[in-house]
Amino acid sequence: MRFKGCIFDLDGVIVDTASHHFVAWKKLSEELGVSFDEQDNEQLKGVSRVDSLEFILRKGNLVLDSNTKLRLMDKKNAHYLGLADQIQPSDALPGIVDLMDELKEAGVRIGLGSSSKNAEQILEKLNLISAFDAIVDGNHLTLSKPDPEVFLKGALALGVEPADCLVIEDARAGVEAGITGGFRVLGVGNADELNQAHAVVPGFGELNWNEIQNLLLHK
Ligand code: B16
Ligand code: MG
Repeated sequence: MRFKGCIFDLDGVIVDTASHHFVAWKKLSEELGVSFDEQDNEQLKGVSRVDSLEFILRKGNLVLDSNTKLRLMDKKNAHYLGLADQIQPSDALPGIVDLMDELKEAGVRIGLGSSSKNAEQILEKLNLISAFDAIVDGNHLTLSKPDPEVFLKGALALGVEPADCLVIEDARAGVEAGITGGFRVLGVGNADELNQAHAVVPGFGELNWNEIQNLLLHK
């Protein structure tokens, strides 16, 4: 299998922002009187801001009007951006920058497929914007992962067919989105949590592009 394109998720694959999202959602939940733990946060990985808020409101049996929801999302986002402000190029997860360099060298088109509306800001802090041939993020989407829209738009922008493209994801919703879209999917993280993926690795520290392609050879 030789891939023509590779689409990276952002949060949890390129940089670990999940802890910042967790802290910000937990604070908001507590203000609303709703409990929020790591397990809840796990379910929100890859899920859009509005769907994340709806999850918390459902959990607390709360019904709010749309203006209040917008205000709460703005509040959570301001808190998140304050926490993420310290991100710098050295925060790219181990092996990611080397992997992107290898892909470029191999002529593989590189895309971003993120649910986050803050994706470009975060990539700028990492100094990685120019590494991407196409960026699709929460600002371009009508449907949240697990819908495949984000990756299908990414493949289209890269000019590659989903079947020739690898999706790299850390979230269950994102893995499902890639599979539904007809992509090969490499999960990063917990193999049980990401059991729908074609292969799962703990991280990229030790892996080069050839080894990754070999992992997916007969899957
Ligand atoms: P924002 P990804 C996702 O990014 C995060 O995993 C998820 O926790 C977050 O709620 C979502 O982006 C929306 O983020 O509030 O910044 O627009 O993993 O798809 O890169
Ligand atoms: Mg993610």
